[in-house]
Order: sequence, then structure tokens, then C-alpha cells
Amino acid sequence: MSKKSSPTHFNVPRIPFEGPRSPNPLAFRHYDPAEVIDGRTLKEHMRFSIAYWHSFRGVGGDPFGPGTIRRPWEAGKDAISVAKRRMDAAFEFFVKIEAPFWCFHDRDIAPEGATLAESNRNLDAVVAHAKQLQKATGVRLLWGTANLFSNPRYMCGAATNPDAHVFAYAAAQVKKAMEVTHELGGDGYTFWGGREGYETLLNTDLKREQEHLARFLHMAVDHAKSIGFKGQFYIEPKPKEPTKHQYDFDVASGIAFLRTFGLEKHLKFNIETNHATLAGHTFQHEIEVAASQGLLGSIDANAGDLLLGWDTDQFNTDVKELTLAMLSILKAGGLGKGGFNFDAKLRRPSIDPEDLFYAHIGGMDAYALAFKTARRILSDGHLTGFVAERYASYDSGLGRDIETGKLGFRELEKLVLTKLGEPALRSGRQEYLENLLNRYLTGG
Ligand code: XUL
Ligand code: CO
Repeated sequence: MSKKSSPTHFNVPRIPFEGPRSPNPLAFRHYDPAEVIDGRTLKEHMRFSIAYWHSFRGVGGDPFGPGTIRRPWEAGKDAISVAKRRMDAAFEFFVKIEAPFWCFHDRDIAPEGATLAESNRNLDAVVAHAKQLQKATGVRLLWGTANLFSNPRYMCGAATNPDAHVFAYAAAQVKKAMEVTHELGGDGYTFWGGREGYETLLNTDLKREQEHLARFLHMAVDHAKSIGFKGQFYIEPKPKEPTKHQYDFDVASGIAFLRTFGLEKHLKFNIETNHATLAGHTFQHEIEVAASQGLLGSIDANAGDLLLGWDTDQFNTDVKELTLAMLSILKAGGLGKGGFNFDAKLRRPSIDPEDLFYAHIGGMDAYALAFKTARRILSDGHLTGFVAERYASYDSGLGRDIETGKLGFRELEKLVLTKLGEPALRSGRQEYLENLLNRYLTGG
């Protein structure tokens, strides 16, 4: 993609929008990046992002066998030139798939060296290349992050490691990852605590580990201030995998953690669909819990397989699930500096570069359709009107006095004994509402 090296890495043209009836498998049906809605293009509304680690470092390996995916651009005289060539291919893909953003871990884009100093030099070389590519294409960085889970030094955690030396190393690594995120104009920075949890309480001081994690995040907040980084910080809850128990289990436990340690003004949630379902919640539930506290930040867009108990990171084409999620996101006022980052990977036998296109076209179309359907549901107002009406008894009189703290147990007892008596029962109308939702989903 860069001026000098303009070989085409993908034998696929820029993906056109052709509308819902197009038979072309390499066209968008619902995501028209140029469509203007409420003064903004769909591209600006959706803020789609490509996850470098899955789409450009994933090779399809699993615990039973090595990778299956071999990319033609994985060639060069040394690790840095391979990294740059790979990045050229990635930016060609970002442009052709009409994604305005990308996300990376430090170690995805540049090889780790023998020392921290060497790793930092490698990172600087590749970040300089990324900066040129961003400038040439207009693609921007949604968020950066550090890989604090692959290297053996982090086998017992990074910020929650029992060894202060490892904590120090992780701090140094994150400092640099924040600085390169800032250098690339990132809109955010994500903390996913890959191994911030435990395997057994027999060897773990849980209280101390949580305090260390909070200390680490406060250091990050301080460093952001000192370098002038204004991007949004996110934590990304996940209940398990790789550790048996992760400290930021789900959004609710994440809120408790942030509030306990005075971090709630500095971080929001990056909610991942497959992490929600691993925690025994729906995607929409996690979004609603975060939004209820003003802490909804960004989305890692993927899906799990409900028949499996692990993080399969699949592309999500379930329009019903996404429409419900979109309803909650739009009601909350959108994602602000966040976006929809495809933290999703190809299945092991999907080995061709074209498969990357099919996967993202499916995910982007499903999200765009969900966005449009959710907007229709909200503007019709039947569903929101139903919910508002269901709680209307709290809008005045008795309910208002309960909400505003005017009444206590004594007064309420007196009211029931003397005036109110037995409440009348009302249907929750679940089946009626499910049918209503299906009407919207089928174009009605
Ligand atoms: C792992 C996961 C990560 C984070 C970034 O389950 O979701 O890729 O999104 O570290
Ligand atoms: Co993720």
C-alpha cells in the first residue's frame, strides 16, 4: 500500500455496496459506507475496526494442531521487513473492506526482542511504518493494547503477578504501548487482563492481587496525563480463559472493582460478545449494565458457539442478537470514541485471503442491518413506549414519592392498610413483544 511497494496482496477489488438483492458474495448488502444518516455517513456511525491479531497474525492453530493459514505476504529478509510487508497487506485490506479503524497489541505488529530495549526499537520501526500507512490511507487507530499474556514471564499474571519484578516489567511494557498508541493518534487504549486472575487459591493472595491491579491502572492513568494522551481507557471483562478465574469477570464485577479503587472516572468497558456469554450473560445484558452506569465504551464484535464452553471468537451474523444489542447502544447515546472492533477469527479450514473478506462482509452487514432496524424500532416508539408505560406508576404520586425518598416503610404500610389494598395484576406481554420484534426483523 505504501507508495513504493504497491503490489496487490489481495486479488479482490474494493468491496462495493450493491444493496440487499445483490448476488455478489464480495459486495455489501446493508453496509453502504457513504449512506448519510442524520448528517453522518454510515462509515462514521459504525466505526468498524479490524483486529490485527486475528486477521493478520492468526494462523488457525488450535491445541490439537498447528496453523493451517499461510499468507503470501509473510516473506522478507528479516523479522522487521516481514512485519512491514504484513502491515502493507493489512492496510490494503482495511481500505478494501471500508473499515475506518484498526486495533493492535504491541507484539502483534512488531517482534519481541531479547531485551525490552530491543523490543521497543522494533516497535518504533514498525510504528513509523504504520504512521505512514495511516496517513496515506486515512485509516485510524481505534485503540492500542499490550500483550501481557503470551510471554512466559507473565505465566502467573502481569499486574497481579506475585513477583514485583514482573509487575515492573509489565509497567514498562504498557508505558511504551501507551506511548506508541498516542503517537499513532489512537482514540483509546484497552486493558484486557489476559492472565490477571488465578488458577488456585492455594497459592494466591486474592486481595493483594486486586490491589496491585488497581495500582497498575492508576499508574497508567497518571502516565496518560503526563504524555497528554486523551484517548479513552477501557477494561475488557472476561470470566475465564486463559486463567480459571479472571478478576474482571463481567461488567458488574468490573464496576465494583473500578468503584472500589476510585477508577470509575478513568475507564469504561470494552464489551465482547463471547466474553458476555462465557460469563452466563447475554451480550445485551452486559451493554445495559455498563450503560446504566454511564460506562459503556466500545465493543469487541464477535460471537461464541453456545454449544462450546470456550472463546471461539467467531464472526457474528446473528441479526436478532445484534439488533437487541444495538437497541441498548443507541438508547445509551452510542459509543462515543469507541467502535465495533472485529475481535473475531476465521475458522481453521478457512485458509484463503478471500475468506477474510467474506467474514468481515458478513459481520459488517449484520451490524449495519441491526443498526438500521434498531433505529426503526426506536423511531416507531412502540417498544420503548411499552416499557415507559410499564413503569408509569413511578412517574407521579405514590411512585414518584418512593423514588424521591419521601416515603419509608411506615408510611407505605399505612397506605396499603388504609387506602391501596391489593394491587391489580398486569401482563408482562413477553410473547406479544417477541412477535413485535420479529416483525421488525422481517422488514414489517
Ligand atoms: C481475548 C481478547 C483480547 C482483547 C485484547 O479474549 O478478547 O484479544 O480484546 O487484548
Ligand atoms: Co477482545
